Amino acid sequence: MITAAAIKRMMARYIRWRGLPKTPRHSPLRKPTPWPPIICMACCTPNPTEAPNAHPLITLNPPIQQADGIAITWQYSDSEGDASTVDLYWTDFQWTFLTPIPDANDLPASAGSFLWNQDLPEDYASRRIYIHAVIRDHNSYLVGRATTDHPVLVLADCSDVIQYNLALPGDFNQDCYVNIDDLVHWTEDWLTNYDPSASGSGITGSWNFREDLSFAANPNGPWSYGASPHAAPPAAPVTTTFYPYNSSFTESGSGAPWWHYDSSHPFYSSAIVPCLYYNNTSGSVYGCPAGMAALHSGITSGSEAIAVVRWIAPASGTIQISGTFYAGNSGRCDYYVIYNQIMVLISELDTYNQFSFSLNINVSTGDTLDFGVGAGTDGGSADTTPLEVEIAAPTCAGLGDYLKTDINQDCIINLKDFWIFAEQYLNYNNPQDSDCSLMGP
Ligand SMILES: [Ca+2]
Ligand SMILES: [Ca+2]
Ligand SMILES: [Ca+2]
Ligand SMILES: [Ca+2]
Repeated sequence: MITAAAIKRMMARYIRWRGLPKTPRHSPLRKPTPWPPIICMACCTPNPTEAPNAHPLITLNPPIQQADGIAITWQYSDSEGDASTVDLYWTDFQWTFLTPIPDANDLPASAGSFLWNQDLPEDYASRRIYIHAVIRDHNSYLVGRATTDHPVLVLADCSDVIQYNLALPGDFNQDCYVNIDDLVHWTEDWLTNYDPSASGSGITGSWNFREDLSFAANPNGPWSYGASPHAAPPAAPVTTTFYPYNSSFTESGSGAPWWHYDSSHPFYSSAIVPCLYYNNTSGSVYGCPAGMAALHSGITSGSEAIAVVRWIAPASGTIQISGTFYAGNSGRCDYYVIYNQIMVLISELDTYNQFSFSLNINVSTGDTLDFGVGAGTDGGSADTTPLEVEIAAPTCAGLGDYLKTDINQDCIINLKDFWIFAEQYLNYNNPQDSDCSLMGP
């Protein structure tokens, strides 16, 4: 049994060891010295000048059954470019979970592939086996992980190869051979240039709703700010009636610049919604973070108004539109992108979640694009919705849809593609070919 005297002796030894003064006397005039806290010294003191090392990331391609085993391939990245290693496991998510694959530990991540040909499960061809990878850079405390989306693929013929997007880059006619037939196909596209910048489109430059925002003029270049009465049902709004805001002011509570209506306007409301404002403060303004611009729906004379930001095409051509309606405040809202005031390109109804969009469309000079926020089913309170919109002529990379013969995806068919094709020439990956190797020539 530990006695009070024993505890006192232990405390005295502790004090001598720490080199601290003995237990002070307690008195109303003398504040008791607290017991020294257990302080974790250098181990837990972060160095603010030292950036944390990020763990590497890995993605696995579908594992493929070959005649000599299972081909496992991957891509990886590490923010600091650290040399990384990969450990591989297999699982069927039922009876076996994360069993190490023989000789598949500490693999150089840069290798990008591993052929599993030892101790394969007897029934692996019919059993749905997934591959799991753990990647570490030996600097970060954390590891990256990934599991294949597909179980091991057993490719019976070329159609399976095509189905799983495993066609060789130079196999333009998708017959699982890279040969003279593909060369003929490639020459037909020789020097084709489909980069949007080469199309002579009248759309040049780019526009950003928040960066272009002005409280001095409305309209402001191609932008105008206002509201439209909501047409029922919410899924089919029209903005043919559009009232531009005619009053800008500094809101007394927040100090933020604001667009609304003067008191003579039928959409005027003492609640100053519908509106558009920019948060130029360092804190949140009604749910709009600092540095962002927000729309707020409104209820005017008992009916809903959609807060609208309108962009009018200054020229004809293809444009790429991208942006996000952010969650903002707590109210439910309807989000819209409306073309020429009647065609709803995008709608997300009665939500308080963030919603992003991206699309390409052709416009003619004078066409309108409206980005709108409606009130949702819970009325027009607490509907602040920060908005980001970017409009620009599409780039080659923004197309995301390339000709097969454009192997390097730079929107022109030229010698750069030919060199890649030449490296692929006479390769094949037809599973029905007895000499086929699906990992290479
Ligand atoms: Ca790293
Ligand atoms: Ca071919
Ligand atoms: Ca609402
Ligand atoms: Ca190219």
